[in-house]
Amino acid sequence: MHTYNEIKSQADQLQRTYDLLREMKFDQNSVDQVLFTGCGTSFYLASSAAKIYQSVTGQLTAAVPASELFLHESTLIVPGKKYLIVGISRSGTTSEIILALEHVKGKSDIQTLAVTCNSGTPMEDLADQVIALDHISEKSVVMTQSFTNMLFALQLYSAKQANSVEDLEQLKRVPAIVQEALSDENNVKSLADDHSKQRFIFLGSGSYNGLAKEATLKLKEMTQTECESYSSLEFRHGPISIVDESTAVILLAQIETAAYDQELVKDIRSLGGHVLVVGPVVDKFETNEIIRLTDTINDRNRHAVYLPALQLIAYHRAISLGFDPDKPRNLTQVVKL
Ligand code: F1P
Repeated sequence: MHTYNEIKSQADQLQRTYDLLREMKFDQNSVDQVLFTGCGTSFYLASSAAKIYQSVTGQLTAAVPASELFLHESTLIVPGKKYLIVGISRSGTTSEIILALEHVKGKSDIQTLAVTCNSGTPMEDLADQVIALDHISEKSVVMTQSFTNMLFALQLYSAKQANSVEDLEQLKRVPAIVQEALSDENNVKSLADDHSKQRFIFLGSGSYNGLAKEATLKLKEMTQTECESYSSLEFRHGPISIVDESTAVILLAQIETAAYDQELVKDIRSLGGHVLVVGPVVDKFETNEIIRLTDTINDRNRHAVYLPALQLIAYHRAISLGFDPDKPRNLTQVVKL
């Protein structure tokens, strides 16, 4: 039940995250690049957060798995350039994030910010600044509300760095919209319970690609289904060859990409694939199913609103296949090397 409860209570937690971040004061970043990093779910979060940060602030960003920072520093850090490294970790104790922060500690051109759900950890000790969401204390192995809330915190951080009143106003509305999105979970059940679908593909572009990857990981962790994710239009370039009647494609649609998304849906359906579109629908999608999300906030502020549907697909599929979502196979809450 932990997983389910943590998914269902995430809107209240988003409000607490909003209240916390509203009060926090941050130094203005003046660096050449902001590098977002983490492991697993926290890396996928980093991928989305980096793109959102760049879009909101206009500053150059990248996202890398934490291990890359200490294994391949020369491929990421240019001597003489200034960096902010944003380390993301629910636990604050995952080996690779600690090794990465230890690796850059004391380098004069590198500042660090830790984003975590756990105060008083080695990660916090290593970082120059910390965003600690102590109100999130997930019992579940799989990350659900911790993902949504750390991403939301980084969106608020981005808007504050850019002094963007418009983004802050839109983000203020997100907890209530997520609450509404959580009220209907039947909309994912027909696909989750459909055992004729054996292959799942998640598609999302731009800052939504990290969400597509996270949705893939959720389904994999909870059901051990072999599933994949792609930047939406990349799917045509080879991977589309696997589409058949047993394939379900979940497309994270955006307002700005709607025209391209609609053509892609047609192509997948013409090959027999089943398509669920999740997103705001500005025009008609010729799709099998739609989970309609609000179009009253713009693409770069709507991310949290997709998470309930994506997490609940994995949860309900696990239940329908007889798995316990609280006990994913081969996984522990924290990975230590
Ligand atoms: C990250 C992580 C999770 C994964 C698993 C093990 O942990 O890799 O993404 O689902 O539960 O831990 P953290 O660094 O965010 O605590």
